[in-house]
Amino acid sequence: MSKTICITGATSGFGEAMARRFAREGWRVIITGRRRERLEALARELAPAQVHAAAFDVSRREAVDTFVAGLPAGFAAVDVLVNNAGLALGLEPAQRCDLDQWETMVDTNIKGTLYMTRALLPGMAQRKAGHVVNLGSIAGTYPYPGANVYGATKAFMRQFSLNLRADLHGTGVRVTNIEPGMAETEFSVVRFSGDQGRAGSVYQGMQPLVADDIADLIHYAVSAPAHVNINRLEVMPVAQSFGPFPVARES
Ligand code: NDP
Ligand code: 8X3
Repeated sequence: MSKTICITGATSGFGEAMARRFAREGWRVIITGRRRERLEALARELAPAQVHAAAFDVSRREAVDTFVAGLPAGFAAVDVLVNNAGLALGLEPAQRCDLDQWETMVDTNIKGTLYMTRALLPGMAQRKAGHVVNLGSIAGTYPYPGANVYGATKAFMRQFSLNLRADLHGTGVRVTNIEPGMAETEFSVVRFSGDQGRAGSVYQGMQPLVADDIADLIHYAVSAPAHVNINRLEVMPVAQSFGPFPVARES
């Protein structure tokens, strides 16, 4: 019997690549996001795979509850939840940031993950099987200028994933935090409010990760034998690495 995966943020980037990957492997796939027309187009593309599409905002708690309550019978027992929907907004230093943007990142990246996880976890624990995959980031471990709240939301994902493991001890439910570096998706277009030129320059002259790389990693983590829990997977493009700590000198 094929398994069911629920992917948030499947209208672009990692989520869309995961939907294609898992549908190709014969999974029942639940695709979600706010852009309904994109979900419908993806569902058409994936046919005859078994796909359920639902358009809603993960940061709205009642919308998440309505979505979960309305899952059709064939899709209701979710084996894998991927908390992928998320975004970075802006790259300004904290003292100049837009507080609304900070709130949107917290609401989407953190609260969206909480609402989805809390809604689907009881079924997994009851069935004594399941897997929660969270999308963290290298920005959750390593600081960089302008990552302020975005990086902090991803640090939340890392610790939340580990703490979930502690709570789920003995249930057989697995938890994995995926922590990518630079990957070319719509991520930077969103971060820079639709400025394609600025977004493109982020990846200019280097080879970033692509969405299929992340879909492959998640497929690997989910397909590991049932007794294996991959806690964290940190991955970067070879072209991205680390620099020295900057020092502000007086002269
Ligand atoms: P994209 O912008 O391409 O995709 C983001 C997805 O999230 C879209 O499908 C979007 O759908 C969905 N989304 C955003 N806000 C909401 C919301 N409020 N409710 C429901 N869905 C929402 O970015 P990526 O694929 O790159 O990002 C996916 C995840 O990976 C994010 O959590 C991101 O932080 C993380 N990540 C990305 C990296 C990168 O370099 N690209 C690196 C490390 C982590 P819609 O707009 O239709 O709602
Ligand atoms: C996105 C990766 O390096 O742009 O989470 O912050 S990075």
